[in-house]
Amino acid sequence: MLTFSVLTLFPELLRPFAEEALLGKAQARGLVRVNLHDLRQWSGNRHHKVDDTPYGGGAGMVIRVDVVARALDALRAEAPIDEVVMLTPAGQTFTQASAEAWATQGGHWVILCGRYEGFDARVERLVTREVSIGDFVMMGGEAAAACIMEAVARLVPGVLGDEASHQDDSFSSGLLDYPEYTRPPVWADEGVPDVLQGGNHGAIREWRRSQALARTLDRRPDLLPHAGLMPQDSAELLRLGASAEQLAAWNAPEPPAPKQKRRRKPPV
Ligand code: JD8
Repeated sequence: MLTFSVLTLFPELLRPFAEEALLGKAQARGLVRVNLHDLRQWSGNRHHKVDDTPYGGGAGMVIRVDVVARALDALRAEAPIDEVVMLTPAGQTFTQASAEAWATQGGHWVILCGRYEGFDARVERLVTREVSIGDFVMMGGEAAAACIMEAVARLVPGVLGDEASHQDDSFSSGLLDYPEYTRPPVWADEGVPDVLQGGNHGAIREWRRSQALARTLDRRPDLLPHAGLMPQDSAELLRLGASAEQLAAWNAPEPPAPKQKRRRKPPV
């Protein structure tokens, strides 16, 4: 079982998301659990105020560390916590490799969603990881929490109907996805490739691999060094216009990926 407990000032932002198709069904089937908690419960004052002005001055408000500490103590009193993740633009970038690792690890993950100028710096002492979803700035952690929960939940065994369907995900294969088509067979003068309408499954597999290689070469050549190319792939990439120098670089053995930074042992 994988449980996310989200601490947020806007639980209603995440509610429809948690109840939507994929996450809703996974929860109904007992594979994943999403608990949403309003941080204001632990404000400790009757105005439910959780933030204050920054020491040293400046714009905006900062969320108090004592509020977060009380929230974590309360959750911990209910169930042991395995990881406490703070969402912040200063965190380690969340990737498909992170999603796979988190889904495999399972357990009880608390996700801290800030707002305003974020949390008091001392919240770092309460967390096991600081995570960002990418190099752009949002106004709070909720949208990042939604992204992460969706990416992790779909990798939990049994959540996706078809177990095979994330084997050929882009980023799992290391390549972008091949293009898919459905009816109508012709739309606005553009047809569906003939090979997909014949029943030759070997030819379809080869065409799809070639398309995935071509699209990756065109759009995301930076992915190719990590793609784990096979000898037939190199021949196909040459045919698609890659240079011999590029191919040599892409076929060089990959150094082991750096492990994601984990700050401290789980505060059980
Ligand atoms: C959490 C507040 C707003 C605005 C300081 C921290 C993640 N990839 C990502 N981009 N932005 C966030 C993120 C932004 C957040 C908070 C996550 C809490 N903010 C910013 C400017 C100045 N705060 C994120 N994960």
